[in-house]
Amino acid sequence: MKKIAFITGIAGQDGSYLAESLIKKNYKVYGIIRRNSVIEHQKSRLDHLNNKINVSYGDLLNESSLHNLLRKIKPHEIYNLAAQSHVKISFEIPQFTIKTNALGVVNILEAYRLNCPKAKFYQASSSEMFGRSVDKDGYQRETTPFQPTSPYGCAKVFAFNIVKHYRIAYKLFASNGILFNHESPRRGSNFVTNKVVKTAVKIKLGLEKKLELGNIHAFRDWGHSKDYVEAMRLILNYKKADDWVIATGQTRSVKQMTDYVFNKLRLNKKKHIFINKKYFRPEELKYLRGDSSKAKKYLKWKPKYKFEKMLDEMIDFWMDYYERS
Ligand code: F7E
Repeated sequence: MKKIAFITGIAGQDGSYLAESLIKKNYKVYGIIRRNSVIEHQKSRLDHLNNKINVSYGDLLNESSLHNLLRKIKPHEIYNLAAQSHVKISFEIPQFTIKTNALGVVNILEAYRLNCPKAKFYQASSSEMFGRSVDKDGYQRETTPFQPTSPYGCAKVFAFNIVKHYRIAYKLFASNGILFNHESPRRGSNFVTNKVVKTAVKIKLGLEKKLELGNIHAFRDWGHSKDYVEAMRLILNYKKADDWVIATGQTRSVKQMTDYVFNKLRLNKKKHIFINKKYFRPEELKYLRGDSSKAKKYLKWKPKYKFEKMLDEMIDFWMDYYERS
């Protein structure tokens, strides 16, 4: 019998790569998307999978849609990837972010517990939960305390804890993947890597003149989304539910990332890059570097992409896109 997977946030970067990966592994894939007035924008990452996945309208805040679907589908695996995922925007819409990213998780956990408790559940937890906290050796790992620095991070800490609580209280297979930043050509254009790459390519082609950035001295541990969705699958196929850090173990500043892209395209940074205060956050998470030794040891997970290869792929994608349009 085919395994059945249910993905919330299937139209996002991770959801679309995860759906592809599960189809290759012969899963039957279901997912929900939220209603949006411009359908093309909403489903563009899924177009190539059209006949291979089953997509319905749903929302983490619309409990009946979750109950009805889970009762009908009876999935073996549930991947909760849906969220208001932009940290800066979470300062502007804190209530919506907390409703979706915290209460929304309670809603899907309840739908899971009441309709298909034998399924395995994956929660998209985030390195943003660590906030100000770094271990003495300069890494964050499963044992590092959470000190979130944004409404997004606070909501994700709540979600992490409630998932763990459901695991213990109701003996559910509910796991957290604590994923560090992960990018790809499918990354939304208002996240810093894709913003830098896309704008730099446009400058190179004469379609744009300047790139405005916020805090370029923040450090992030950037991996590739394709590698990270493999970790999600391994997490649910491990013998027991647990919490896992998924990261590359390398850290770079936004400036170093921008330098790489501009050097690769032979662009003059001084001429094109400007700092604009509007992109600064009320509180900034300054430094992330993850230790994923546990995932490497027990899940045998290892990222395939190097930082430079990931950025090269993004540059090639946008070059190709603008040269064709
Ligand atoms: O910012 C700085 C910004 O928005 C990265 C989400 O997937 O990863 C992501 O959250 C850094 C920050 O990602 C701009 O201040 C400078 O220090 O690409 P980002 P994020 O906030 O780290 C975590 C793990 C998640 O879970 C989230 O869902 O770049 N930065 N200038 C800028 N950031 C943006 N967006 N735009 C700028 O112009």
